[in-house]
Amino acid sequence: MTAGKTISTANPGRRWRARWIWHEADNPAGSLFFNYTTWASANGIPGELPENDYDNDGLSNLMEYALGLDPKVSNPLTYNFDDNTITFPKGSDAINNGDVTYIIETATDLVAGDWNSSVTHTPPDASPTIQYSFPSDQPKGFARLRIILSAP
Ligand SMILES: [Ca+2]
Ligand SMILES: [Ca+2]
Repeated sequence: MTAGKTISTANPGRRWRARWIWHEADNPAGSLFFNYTTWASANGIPGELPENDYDNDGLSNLMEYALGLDPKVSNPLTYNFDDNTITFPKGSDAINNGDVTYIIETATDLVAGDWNSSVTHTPPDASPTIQYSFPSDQPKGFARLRIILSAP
């Protein structure tokens, strides 16, 4: 399964533009989704697959699970961008279930397509957020959040 969303963000006052690419890796099938399945039922979307977007807000059910959003209500994107640091909240259910890996990948341009894993949180990392700070002397930068659902 591959799904993604690209968000462009202009940052007035900054020398660079940032582009966030939400990316989901291929996921294992079936029974490995036990914790996700439990979350889906508890949040009113029983039987919905992780790659689907039940509320059509552009964020897959898996991304809603990983970021602690409501899969039935259209959400704004939840990230904070302050100075040179981007911060994503992590969903408490996903943290507690220990089945989501969060990776912020960065690149200096999109032409070469060379993405580096800059920050990785693997279970049982219980940090409530994941963040990355761009070097202050970097003229432009790109970041994307990658979510991997795995067996707990
Ligand atoms: Ca959604
Ligand atoms: Ca939503």
